[in-house]
Amino acid sequence: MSRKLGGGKLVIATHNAGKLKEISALLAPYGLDCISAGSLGLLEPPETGKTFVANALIKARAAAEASGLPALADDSGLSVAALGERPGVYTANWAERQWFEGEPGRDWYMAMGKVEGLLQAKGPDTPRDAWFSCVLALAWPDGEHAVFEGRVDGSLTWPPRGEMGFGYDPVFVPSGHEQTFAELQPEQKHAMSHRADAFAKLVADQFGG
Ligand code: ITT
Repeated sequence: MSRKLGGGKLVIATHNAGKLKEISALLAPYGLDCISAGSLGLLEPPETGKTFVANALIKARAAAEASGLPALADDSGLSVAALGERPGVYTANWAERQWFEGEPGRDWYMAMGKVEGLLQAKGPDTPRDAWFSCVLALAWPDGEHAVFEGRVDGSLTWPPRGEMGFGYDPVFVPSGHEQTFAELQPEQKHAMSHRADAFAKLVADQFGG
């Protein structure tokens, strides 16, 4: 039997506004008092792991220890089959301007363009299959933890389309659909995304769904 959250306070250990919005919407039916890491002034720990699981646990444990409350973290990313599954765990890094040149900060158009440039350099017949992965990690202040993994398959399109969502959503078309994640309504994305897949496993474990 895994440990249960109950209905108390839960720290959402992300500094990504897009993720915070999606996780809050997914958690809304479960009567938890969600507090963001930003509102508690929690620092972002260095993501030194080489896997989504390792990084999700780093973030959840750091937030649980600092706050004395259970914490939920999300580590996620885009893997492109023809690029040897890159950027994968380094998805956020590929958007960091200082990895290239210029001012610190994230530039998603640049990151999507880098992926597209690498794909086009491989030739016009290169498969465009890709998937998003998400690991949700729950950690309690005493060190107990649980992880839940999710995935959604699709393909990459160019140029980017749509205004909703965040990150790489404008270039990702989920399998069986024609619209990108940034063109689909949030409820449609929530019904099929990598985050929703991991979340369904968390709900089954924690709330007996
Ligand atoms: P936190 O660590 O504070 O949660 P982060 O943005 O640094 O925020 P990650 O290290 O997990 O998070 O980076 C994953 C990146 O993958 C993220 O910044 C997104 O741009 C991208 N990503 C993850 N889920 C996505 C989604 O549903 N749609 C589009 N892009 C997504």
